[in-house]
Amino acid sequence: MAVFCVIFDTMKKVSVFLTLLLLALGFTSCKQQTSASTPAQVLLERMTALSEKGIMYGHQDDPFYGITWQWERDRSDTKELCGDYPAVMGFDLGGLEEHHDKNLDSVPFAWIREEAVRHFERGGIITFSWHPRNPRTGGTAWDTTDSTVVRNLLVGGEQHELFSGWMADVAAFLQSLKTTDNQPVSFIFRPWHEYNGSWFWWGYDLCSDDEYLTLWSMFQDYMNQMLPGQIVWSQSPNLQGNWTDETFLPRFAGAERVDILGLDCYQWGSEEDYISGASADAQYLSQLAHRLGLLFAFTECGRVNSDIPDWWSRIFMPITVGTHACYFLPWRNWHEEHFGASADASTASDFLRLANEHQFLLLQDIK
Ligand code: BMA
Repeated sequence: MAVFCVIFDTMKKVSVFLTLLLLALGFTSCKQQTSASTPAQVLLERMTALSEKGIMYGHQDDPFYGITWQWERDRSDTKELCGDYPAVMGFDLGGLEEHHDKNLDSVPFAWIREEAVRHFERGGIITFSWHPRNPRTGGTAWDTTDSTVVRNLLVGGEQHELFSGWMADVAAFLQSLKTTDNQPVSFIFRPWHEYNGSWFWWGYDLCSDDEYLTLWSMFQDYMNQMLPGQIVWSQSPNLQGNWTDETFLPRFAGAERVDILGLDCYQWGSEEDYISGASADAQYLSQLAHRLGLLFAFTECGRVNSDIPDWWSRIFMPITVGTHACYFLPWRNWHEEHFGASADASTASDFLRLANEHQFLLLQDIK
């Protein structure tokens, strides 16, 4: 066992060293130069071109509920404030693994299927995240009481078979997303996010670098096999504030596996800390992404309950400057905890002014 640990450790160091060497030599992946053929490549090229035009606005769960309404058809806080849908819509698959009819935020999966396809067909971009329950303890994604979960999902682990079934459930749902003329859809998938924190069962203190990366590869390889050419992959650490190559690269899935390097960054604490930490991370990750030929995005962001009226223009948008980010996606507008655009938020006039000045792209801007 000790011998294997030494070998793994050495392999990890060699791989980090090689990535550093490639970066030092100015190596740039040729990923974005290949001509598009699969739907995922077409989506990626489209997003690359759009990132030259501006930063897209995305919103989690936009068509299901807003700050003051819920479960009404054909409503959207974004559309009601800005007159247009978000360019990007985010949906979560947590709960599929237990064959629930609704996801962890009470959204019926049948409705997610419908609205995701609808947004795709109206020319929008869709992104999925997954907050699966803890397959070892039966708790939620936030159950961190057992630090052997990840290793037990891998080949030979006690929950491998159970987890293989969960992966099949997710794949089956995604395969069921078909356009009205029965074509498959392309989408962004952003699993195993915020892995540098330790609040999810796949978090930093809950698994080793190798376990995390093996989980990533096992999941990605399976999904790519089940949905060939449909998935654009995004890996998103949480706000860290002081990334360096030495700290970031050991759990980076690599330029061959990642298309969009994302940053999840909410302002929970002081403005000063947020501005300095998020700016540092956005600069570090966007520069790394662009050197490797990847896209960069603010894959989750926002200020809880929008309690700073000029948050978007004064705090958030300046952080995006110089990052060539392709999108920013505030989390859901749940009445008790909301983040995104809404006429019912104190940020409404600030956000609307930015929209009117075309400081970001909505659906009509990307068609
Ligand atoms: C978190 C919170 C939770 C929610 C989860 C998944 O940030 O919004 O209420 O269940 O995301 O959407």
